[in-house]
Parts: sequence; C-alpha cells; structure tokens
Amino acid sequence: MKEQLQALQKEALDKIQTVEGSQGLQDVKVAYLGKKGSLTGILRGMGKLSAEERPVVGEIANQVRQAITEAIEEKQDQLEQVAMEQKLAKEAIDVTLPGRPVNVGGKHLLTQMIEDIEDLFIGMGFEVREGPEVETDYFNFEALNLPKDHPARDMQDSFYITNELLLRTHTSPVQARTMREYEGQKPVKMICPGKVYRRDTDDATHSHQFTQIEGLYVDKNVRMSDLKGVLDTFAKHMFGEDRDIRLRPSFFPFTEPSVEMDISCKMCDGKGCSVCKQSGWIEILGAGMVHPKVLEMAGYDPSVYTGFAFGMGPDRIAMLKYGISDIRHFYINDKRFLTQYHQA
Ligand code: FA5
Repeated sequence: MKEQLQALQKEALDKIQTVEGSQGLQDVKVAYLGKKGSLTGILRGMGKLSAEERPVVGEIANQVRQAITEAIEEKQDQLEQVAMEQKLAKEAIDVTLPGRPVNVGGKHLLTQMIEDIEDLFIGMGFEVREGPEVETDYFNFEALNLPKDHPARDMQDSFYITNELLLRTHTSPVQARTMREYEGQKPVKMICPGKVYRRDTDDATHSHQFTQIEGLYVDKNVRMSDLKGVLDTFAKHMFGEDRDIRLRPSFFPFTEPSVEMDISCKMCDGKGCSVCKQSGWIEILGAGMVHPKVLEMAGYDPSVYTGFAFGMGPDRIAMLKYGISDIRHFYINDKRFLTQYHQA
C-alpha cells in the first residue's frame, strides 16, 4: 500500500505539472482528492491493514494528500499569474497612438440664419414671438381675409389634419394671434420665425417643409415707406451693398397693396440659371400693408391704425447667401454638407 501511495503521488504531481488551465487543474484535484478520487479509494482499503501498519500508512497517506494539495495550490497561483500577465498585455495602452477625433455638433445653417435675422430685427425694436405649427383653419386663413372657399387658398396647398386643423402653410397666422393678444389697443412690432408646411413638390427651390420669418408692425401712421426702409436695411445686412433688390406688385389677401421682393441671383450674377429659373432674380419674401379687414378682425380700428407685414423664406435666403444650389441639402442631414457651415 505504501508503494501504491507513493506511485499515486508521483502520478498526481506529474499531471499537475503538465495540466493546462484552471478547469484542467480542478479536474485533477477531483480525480485524486475528490470523494470518488484515487487517494480516497486507496484509503478505504486501510481497514484491511493490521493495527501496527495502519498509523504508518495513515501518516504516509496524509503526507501524500498534503503534497498533492500544495502542488495544486502552487499550480493555481502560477495559472493566475499567467492569466493576469496576459490580461495586462492585452489591455496595455499605446500612448504613442494618435487620438480618435471627437465629432462636435454645431448649429444648423438655417438656425444660424434665423438667429442672425432675429438679431437684426431686435436691433430695430421688434420682439420675437412664436406660434403653433398645428394651426386652426381660422388663424391660418380666415383671420387673414381668406374665408372658406376663397380661391386664393389654392396659393398654399395645405396638409389638413381635420377640417378645422392643418399644418400651418405660413407664419402669417402669428400676425392675427399677436394682434388679438394686444386687443386692438397697443402697437405691435414683432417677428416670428418657424417651420411651415405645404403640399409643394420638392425641387431645387421648393420644399414641402421649410422655414419662414414673419414680420408685423402695426401702429398709428405706419406707411409703405417704413416697410421699404426695413426691407432695404434687411437686404443690405444680408447680401451686402452690391446686390440688387426689386419690389414687384403682387397679391396677398391679407395685405393691400402687396409686393414681392426679389434679390438678384448670386449663382449666375443675374444672367439666368437653374436656381433662378433663368430669370436672374430669386423671390425671397412677400410683403404689404396690412389689409384693413385683417386689422378690423383682430380688433384694431383701421382708421386709426395702419401696419405693414412681410413673410420671408430663410431657406432661399441662405441658398442665395452661400451659393447653395438645392434646398434639399438643408433637410437630408448629410454631415458633409452641414459641417461646412459649423461656426467655431
Ligand atoms: C406667404 O407665405 C405670405 N404669408 C407672406 C406674406 C406675409 C406676405 C406677410 C405679405 C405679408 P409666399 O407664399 O410667397 O407668401 O411665401 C413667402 C416666402 O416663402 C417666399 O418668398 C419664399 O421665399 C418662401 N417659400 C414659399 N414656398 C416655398 C417652398 N415650397 N420652399 C421653400 N421656400 C418657400
């Protein structure tokens, strides 16, 4: 039995030396020291030994168990050490590698445009207001002298939600909302930027969703010359002294008289191109003197108060200012386009 134990010890120590991985070591431990292990099997046979032999063999058995246990612990330490070294090697940081660039966001060009226009008009004493994008038929049309079935409603093909609710087709309803809030008593001097929606077919200069900035100035003695002065100041601020502007007679049901302001096309220098539809001019805003009926509906006495209003399209203004040939660039969110206009 003594030889048997010594052979077992040798065999176990050899296996421990060559075993790979923690699981393998665990298997060796179970195979020799476990309940059904080889050493336990041999010890079960001790009952057959004589009383003199038993303590001697018992002591050897304990030594064998001790030797195997220590060898397993030592091997376990070694395995852990190797695993740790491998982990450290894998996680090592190469401080000489170049860093990864961080993508920093920036303001959309249209936001920059709107903020610039807001600053200009705030400087001229206008306040900045907001209105809902889901608008009632009343404010989008009726309060602006466009009763139901008025043919001029076709000028702005609309996205209706119900018979009485729609996505606003322009920012002009904010005129009516603001005047109503001021109860026909106080002067109004406001601009309102925001998104508007029309069932227009998308092309280089039309989008079904675009931005507008409304302007409204109502007071005693507001004249067409005031409108012209404000628009001229705006055009010069935006495009510089060298661009031409023109006011064309036009029609809007909520202004009388009405005009449209064009800017000479920067893309072709007025010669004609696809952006200006070969005309040399690009329409950027509609304007006029607030129709007496609109004033009246909002509670202002048109024999006391007069006013001017305008509605411009920052999309087209940005296209002209930066030579952008297609309005759809603003809405397809291509970073290669957008990041060109990020400000530092
Ligand atoms: C209006 O929307 C009037 N509410 C403007 C107005 C306000 C007139 C106050 C008088 C007094 P119009 O439909 O022309 O007008 O649009 C105004 C501007 O929005 C246009 O000059 C143009 O710059 C821009 N615009 C119109 N439709 C589109 C479109 N589909 N895509 C991009 N910009 C557009």
